[in-house]
Amino acid sequence: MNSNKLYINGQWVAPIKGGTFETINPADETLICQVAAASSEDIDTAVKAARSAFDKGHWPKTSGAERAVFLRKIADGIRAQRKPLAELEVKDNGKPLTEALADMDDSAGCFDFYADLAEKLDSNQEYPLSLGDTRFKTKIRKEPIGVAGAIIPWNYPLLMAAWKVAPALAAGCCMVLKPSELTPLTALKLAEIADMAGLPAGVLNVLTGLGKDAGAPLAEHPDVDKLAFTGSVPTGSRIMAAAARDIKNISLELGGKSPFIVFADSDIEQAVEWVMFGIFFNQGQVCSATSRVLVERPLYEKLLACIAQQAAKITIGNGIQEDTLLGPIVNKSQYDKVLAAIEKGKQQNARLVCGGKRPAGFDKGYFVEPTVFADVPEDSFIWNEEIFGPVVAIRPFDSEEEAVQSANHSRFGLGAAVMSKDSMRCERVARALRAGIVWINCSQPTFTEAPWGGYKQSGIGRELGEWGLNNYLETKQITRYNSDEPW
Ligand code: TXE
Repeated sequence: MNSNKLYINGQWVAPIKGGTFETINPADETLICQVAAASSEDIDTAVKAARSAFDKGHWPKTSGAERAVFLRKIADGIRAQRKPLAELEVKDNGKPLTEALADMDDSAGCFDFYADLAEKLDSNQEYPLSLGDTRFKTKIRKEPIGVAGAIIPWNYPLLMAAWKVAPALAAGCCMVLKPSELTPLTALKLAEIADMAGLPAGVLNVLTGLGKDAGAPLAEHPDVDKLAFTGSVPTGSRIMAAAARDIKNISLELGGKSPFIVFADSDIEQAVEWVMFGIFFNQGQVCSATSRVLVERPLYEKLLACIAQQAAKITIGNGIQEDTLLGPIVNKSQYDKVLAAIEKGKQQNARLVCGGKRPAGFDKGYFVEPTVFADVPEDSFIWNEEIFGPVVAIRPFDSEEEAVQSANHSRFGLGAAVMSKDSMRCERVARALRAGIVWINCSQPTFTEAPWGGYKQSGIGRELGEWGLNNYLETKQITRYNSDEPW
C-alpha cells in the first residue's frame, strides 16, 4: 500500500521534507510499516489543491445525484475489501476483528446514507420563504461551505473518516483529511478507494502526519473554511483557538465521562450486559463509553458481583484471533495513561473489585484487564476524568434526584444511559440528563440517522444524520424586490 506517500490532488506523492513515522501493532509491539509524515508545506499544497477543486472545479456545481454516484462507489469499494480492511484496522488499532468488521460495515453504510441525503438535497436545496413585506420575494439556498479540514482520532480510524468525508462530499465540499498518527493505514486505503471510484482530483486529499506538524498547520490554514475534529479536549481547544483567528466554522467531538444510572428494578442480566458493553467495547476507548455507573443501592453489591464474574470470563488477546473479546490499548502512551489512572483509583480509596493490571501471560502488547472499581469517591480522578480504557467506576445511590445530580456533575456531556422497568421514570431521567445522547435500557448503540455530539466540554455541533450534512452547508437568502412601486 501507499503508506510512504500522501494523497494530494489525485496523486500519490512523497512528503516534501521526506519525513516518516512508525506505526506499531499494539498486540505485539512490532513495526507494521513506516508512514509518510506530512509537514506544513504538504498541508499547504493539499489545501491549495482542495481550494482549486472547489473554486475552479466542477465538484461544488454537480448535482447531489451526481455526487451520490461517487459516494456509493466508495461504499461499494469498502465492502469489496471488507475483510482485508478490517484486518488492517486490527493490526493498526488492536480492536477485535468482529468489531473491526462491524466498523467497515458502518463506514460503508455511512457513505450510502450520505449518498441518499445528497440526492435529497437536490429537491430541497432551494425553497421559498414567505415574508411579511410582500414587495420582496425571498428564497433560501443551501450551498457547500467550501474547503473542509478533518482531523480524526485512532479509536475508530476508518469510521471516523467516514463520518466526516461522506457528509462533506455529499454537501459538495472538498476536503483535506488528516488521520491519527497512531492508526493512519485505513485512511490511506480510503484514499485508494476514492481514487478508484474516480473522484475528481483535489476533492479528497489524505495526509498522514503528526498532530503538531500536520494537524496544527491544517487547523491554522487560512484557506480552510471549516474544521471538523474528533479527539481530546486540549487538542480541541487548540483547534478552536486556531479557528478563531480566521473565524472558521468548526465542529468538535471531544471527550466524555458518560454516566449510566441503573435503578434497582432493572433486569440484572440486562444491566450486567449493557454496563459491560458500555465500558469494555473497543477496550473502553470510546468517547461515549459509560465509564461512570450509578447503581441504586438494593442492586449494588449483587450487580458488582455479577460484573466481576462476567469480566473474568472476557477473552483477552490479539484482536485477529477469532475468540478475542478484548484487545490491547492502542499504544504505549495510552496504556501507561490507563495504568496510571488505575493507580490513582487505588490511591484515592476506590475499591478495586477486579482487574487492575496487565493480564498474566502477556509479555508483549498493551493489554489491560477489564477493571472494575466500586465505592468510587465523587471527587476522585477516576470518577471525573476520561480514562479511555477498560476501567469502570461504580457508585451506589439512594434516590432518583441524587442519581441525576451526580450524573450531571461533570464537565462532559456526551452520552448518558438509564435503566429501569419504569418507562415514565426513564423518560423523566432522560430529559433531566445534560448530554447529547441518552440511551434508555441500553448503552452505546449508534445510528447513522441520529445526531451525535455533546453538551458542555464534549464538543460543539452534531455529526451524523441531516445534522452531519448541515455541518458542511452554508445557508444563503436570496431576496428580490418584486414590485413596480418605487422603493
Ligand atoms: O488525542 P488528540 P490523543 C481522548 C482520550 C485520549 C486522549 C488523548 O481521552 O486518552 O484524548 O488522545 C491530532 N493541532 N480521545 O493524544 O491529541 C492528532 O494527530 C491539530 C477522545 O490521541 O486529540 C490526531 O489526529 N491536530 C477521542 C487527533 O488530533 C492535532 C478519541 C486526535 O489526537 C494537534 C481519541 C494539534 N496541535 C482520544 N495535536 C474521542 N472524542 O473520541 C494532535 N492533533
